[in-house]
Amino acid sequence: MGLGEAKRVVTNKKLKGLGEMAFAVGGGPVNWFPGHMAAATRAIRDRLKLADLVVEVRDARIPFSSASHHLQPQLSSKRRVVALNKKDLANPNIMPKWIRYFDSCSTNQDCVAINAHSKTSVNKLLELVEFKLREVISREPTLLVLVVGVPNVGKSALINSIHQIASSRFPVQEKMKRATVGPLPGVTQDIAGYKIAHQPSIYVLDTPGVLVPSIPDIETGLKLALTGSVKDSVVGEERIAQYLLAVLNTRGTPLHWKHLNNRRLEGIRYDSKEKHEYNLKDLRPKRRKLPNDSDVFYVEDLVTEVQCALYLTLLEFTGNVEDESDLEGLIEQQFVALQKAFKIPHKASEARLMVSKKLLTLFRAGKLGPFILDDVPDANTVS
Ligand SMILES: Nc1nc2c(ncn2[C@@H]2O[C@H](COP(=O)(O)OP(=O)(O)O)[C@@H](O)[C@H]2O)c(=O)[nH]1
Ligand SMILES: [Mg+2]
Repeated sequence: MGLGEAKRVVTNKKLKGLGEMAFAVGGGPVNWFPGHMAAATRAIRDRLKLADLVVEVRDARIPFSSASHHLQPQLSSKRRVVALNKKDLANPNIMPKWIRYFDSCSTNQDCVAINAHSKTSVNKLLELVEFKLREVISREPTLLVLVVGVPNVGKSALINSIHQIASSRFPVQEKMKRATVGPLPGVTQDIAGYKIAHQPSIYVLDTPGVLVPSIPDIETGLKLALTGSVKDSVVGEERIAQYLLAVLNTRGTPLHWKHLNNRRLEGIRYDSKEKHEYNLKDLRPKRRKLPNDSDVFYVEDLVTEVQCALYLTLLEFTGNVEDESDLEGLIEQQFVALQKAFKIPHKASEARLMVSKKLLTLFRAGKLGPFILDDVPDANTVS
C-alpha cells in the first residue's frame, strides 16, 4: 500500500468535508495517542524480524483507515495475510471489492474477511496461513506467524479462537525457543505461541503490543473513533455521533429504512429467536441476567424508533446534504428527534451526550445495518 493510495483516500473532497464539519465546533488539536503506543511499535518491529508470516488484522468496516501506515513498509515486505475482521458488521456487497483490492496489491499478500468469534471463520484463515507457508518453506522445522493490528480490531478475540483451535489440534502444546534478533546476538528466549501445525511446526504468536493507527486527517480519526480504535473521550461522543449522522445522511442510508420500517410497523417482526446478540449495556440499566424476549423487543422497537426518526427528518429535509451548513442544520434536527426516540426527558442535562452514546452503541452493535466507511481505491490506479 503506497503513499499514492493514502493521498487518494485523503483527498476525497466530500468525505474530508464531513470530518472537518464535525470539528468546526470548539476544538483545538487532538492528542490521538497515549505515549505508550510508540514503545509497542518498537516491540512489534523487533518481533516482526522473527516472523515468517504476519497476519495483519484490520476492521472490515474501515479496511484502509485501520492500517498502521508508518509500519506498512515492514509489514508489506513480509509474507502477509490481511484479515478483515468483524465481517459480520461490514457491508457484504462491498467486501469482495476490498478483498480483490488487497489480493491485487502484492503477490506476497492475501486477504480474507473473518469473524474472530467464529471457529469456522478462523479455521479458514489458518488454512490460508498454512497454505502460504507450506508453499514456500518446507525445509524449516519451525515457522512463526505474528498477529498485529491497531487497537480494538479483534486481535484478542482472534488469538483466543486460535488458542482453542490449537488446543484441539495439539492438546499438549510444546514450548519453542527462538534466537532473538537484538542487541545480544545468539541469545535465545522462550516465546509464547500456539502450535497450529506439524512438519513444519507452525506457531502463532500473540502480538507484543498494539500498532499505532495512522491519522493523517480528522476524517480518519473519526472513523477510528466510530469503530472504537480510538477512545471515545479523545474526540468526544457528540462529535463522533455527529460524524455518523453526516455519513448516514450523505449516503441517503435512512431512506432505505422506509421499507424496513413499514414491514416492522405492520407487525411482521424478525424472529427474535434468531438474533440474540444485543448489546444492551448502554441501553438499559445494568442487569446481571441474559436478555429475554421482552428485552430483545425493546431493542428492536428502539431501532425502529431511531430509524423512523432519521428517515422522517431526512425525508422532510429540503436543503442539500452536500452543503455543509444545510447538513449541520439537518443533524441538529436529528439530535432532537433522536432524543424523543430514545425517550430522554426534554430537559435532561447532557441530553446530547446521552443521545450520542446510545446512537453509537446501536451503530457499533450493527443495529443500524452493516457498513464499510472507507472507499475502495480505484482499481485502475493500483500499482
Ligand atoms: N461483531 C464482532 N465483534 C468482534 C469481532 N472480533 C472482535 N469483536 C469485538 O471487538 C471488541 C474488541 O476486540 P478485542 O479482541 O479486544 O480487540 P483488540 O484490541 O484488537 O485485542 C470486543 O468487544 C470484541 O468482542 C467480530 O468478528 N465481530
Ligand atoms: Mg487485545
